[in-house]
Amino acid sequence: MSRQQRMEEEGLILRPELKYIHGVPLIKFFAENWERMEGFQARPDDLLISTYPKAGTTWMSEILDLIFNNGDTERSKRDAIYIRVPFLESAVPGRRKGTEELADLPSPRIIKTHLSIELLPQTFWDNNCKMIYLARNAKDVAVSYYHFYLMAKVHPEPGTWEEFLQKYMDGEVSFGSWYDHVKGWWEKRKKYRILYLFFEDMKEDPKREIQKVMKFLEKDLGEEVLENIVHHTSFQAMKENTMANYTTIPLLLMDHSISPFMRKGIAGDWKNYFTVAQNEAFDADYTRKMAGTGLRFRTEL
Ligand code: PPS
Repeated sequence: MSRQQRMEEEGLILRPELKYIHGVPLIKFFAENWERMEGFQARPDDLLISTYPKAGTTWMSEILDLIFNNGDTERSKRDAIYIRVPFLESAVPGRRKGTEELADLPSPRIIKTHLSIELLPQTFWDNNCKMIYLARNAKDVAVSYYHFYLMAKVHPEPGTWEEFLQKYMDGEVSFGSWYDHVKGWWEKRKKYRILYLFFEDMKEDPKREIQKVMKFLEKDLGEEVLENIVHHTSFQAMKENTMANYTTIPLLLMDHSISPFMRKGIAGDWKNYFTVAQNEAFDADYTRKMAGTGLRFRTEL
């Protein structure tokens, strides 16, 4: 039986509606796995990479795996990124759950999550784990997320761009409101060991941002290794790297012919999608939702 047939038999229904957990909409299969998620045990030396979807998670994951392995690029090709850095809440019929992948990993583990602070299992706070939060401006995330909805059929149908943008502004997309997500983690960083970074800063000067990460992790690997990590994690290098570009995921789950996972990797692509009217409405709504926070994003470089 092919993998595709098996997944269909095991109940993989494409385009399922989102399901709510504590008021946050999630991919249906992830929500149905919630009990197991709540029982998850973090370890004190776990490193969490947390993001709202499409903020550059994979980029940071590759960087972190390299840092953990002293910049050894051959070792970073040992497995696909979603095995090296398991996705905590992932649960798709026919595939191993994030929690199962994590149980097999020796410490120290790097763990990916898209959960908002309210949904993150308490065990991470109890263990005072180090966390890196990577944020990306709301407009580019909307565009990237729309294309991801189109190609990854575990999401509901996105509808038209106009319809998707409205759902995104309303927080009616998987993992909920971008606004609440970035603000929640921004507040939380005041009390916990959270390094809060921005996609746009990484685009502007990846070396500088990777240095911040190394300092946070108390890892000094030297100039040559640092340069090598910058090179290995450039958009082009990662797009060509089958261990980083998600092309090893079955077509049924991610169809790169609709839109590649490694799509453009730039800041400011939103200008090719937002109409003038959409941009005005978005900005007005953004000002309301982000009022009172010191959090500032750049929407172009
Ligand atoms: S996911 O599915 O939420 O984990 O996706 P995530 O990895 O967070 O985000 C995918 C977007 O990040 C871009 N990307 C990169 N940009 C610059 N440099 C590198 N190395 C890189 N790797 C991934 C990827 O292209 C997606 O953005 P868009 O705008 O769609 O191109």
